[in-house]
Amino acid sequence: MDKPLTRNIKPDGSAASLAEYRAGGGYEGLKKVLAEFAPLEVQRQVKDSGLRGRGGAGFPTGMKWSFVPMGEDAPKTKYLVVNGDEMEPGAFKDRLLLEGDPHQLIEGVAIASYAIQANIAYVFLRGEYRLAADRLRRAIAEAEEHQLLGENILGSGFNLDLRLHTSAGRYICGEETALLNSLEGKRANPRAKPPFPQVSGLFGKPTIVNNVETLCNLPHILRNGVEWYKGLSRTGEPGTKIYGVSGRVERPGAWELPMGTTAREIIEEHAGGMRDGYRLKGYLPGGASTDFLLPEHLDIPMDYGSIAKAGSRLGTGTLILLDDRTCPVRMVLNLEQFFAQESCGWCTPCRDGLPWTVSLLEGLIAGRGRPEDLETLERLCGLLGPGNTFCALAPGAMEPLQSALKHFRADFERYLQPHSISGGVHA
Ligand code: L3W
Repeated sequence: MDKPLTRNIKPDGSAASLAEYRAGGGYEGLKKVLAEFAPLEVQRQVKDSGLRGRGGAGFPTGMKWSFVPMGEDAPKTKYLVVNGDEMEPGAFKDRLLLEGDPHQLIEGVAIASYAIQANIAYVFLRGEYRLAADRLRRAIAEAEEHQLLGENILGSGFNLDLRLHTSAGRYICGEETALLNSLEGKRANPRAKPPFPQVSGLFGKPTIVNNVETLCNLPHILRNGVEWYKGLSRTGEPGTKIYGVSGRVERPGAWELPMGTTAREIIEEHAGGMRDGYRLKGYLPGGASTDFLLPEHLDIPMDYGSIAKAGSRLGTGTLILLDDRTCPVRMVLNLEQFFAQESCGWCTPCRDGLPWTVSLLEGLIAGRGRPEDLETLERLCGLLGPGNTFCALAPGAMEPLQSALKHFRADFERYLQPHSISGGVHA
């Protein structure tokens, strides 16, 4: 099985050196791009490859790039920004790539920057990812020494200044426009879209924000071609995906697998199955801000289209499992507490609605719930849903709640019965 993105990731956790990265064909994609392809040709190939953003939304990467003004009249300053602010609960796939193979990301950044003709790029990195920051800093310096970054890269005349910025540490900084505000030194509030960053982003200039895993695909696509990339997948959606599992399984972790691998294979083969004494009750397929799926969905391919058809989203592709000994209401409360704390407070539905959601769930669990509270929670799912907020934080927060109310209704209703709080089922 071909695993291009993780082929250099070592079991001992050390980073691949520049020599190791180059020995496996590293920087060959960049060399080919700079020698053979015009920027628009790179954009065309990435569009043809069908690569979709791996940060959670799955927006087509080539299409995103195509909105950046190109040609003589285009602004001279443009930016490429790496979204490395991996703070989605349950997601830890980008850390693997950042720590294990920093040169792969640098090569991806250089290719993307060339494709949109940006001469300055930033890595916006989660503050807690200190090991990744150290390794990336070292790798950037190494790449500069070897003319893989900086002035006149590989003698091509293309220049790229790559800078590392570590986040001050809020979930909202991962939302692309809040990230740009933060990078500008402002409070990390999301901006209204449009204008999209591709047209007016960092300091008002055309800016592409791409996720770490997305960028790590580029060296391989450009080196090996679009048909090869499509052949990696098991479904009509191309490439591989780094899937992850957290929860009560034998071996929680992350694995690069063909796009479209089923959740059953991921959980049973790669994560070693459920631990003794636990049964799977449901799962969030792509991090905390996705809708619960059920064991009956286990054989659905984990790709964007199939998971959407099943009523959820592929998101980050990192599954969070709910087992039969964990109370879904308490699990959802835990997630809503996180989202309420991380709301930037910029828009009213999110600022006020998330703490209200938390207090209703806390009241329910404490035995103070009223039957109408479940309807209020359902109403909040609509009020905080898509279209009512500046960004996807609150709508994402409502996804596990709305699906839990649908799939695990009896668990919510049990808290409305007298003496329910001492019941042994609520782990
Ligand atoms: C031009 C249009 N560009 C969309 C671009 C947009 C952005 C990308 C995705 O949230 C999701 C969220 C979380 N013209 C465009 C356009 N674009 N329409 O496409 O945009 P969008 O609005 O679909 O999503 P988003 O606001 O970027 C991302 C979900 O991901 N998520 C969160 C993950 C968090 C992490 C993390 O911590 N690292 O991954 C998980 O599912 O809920 O739905 O670039 O500019 N008309």
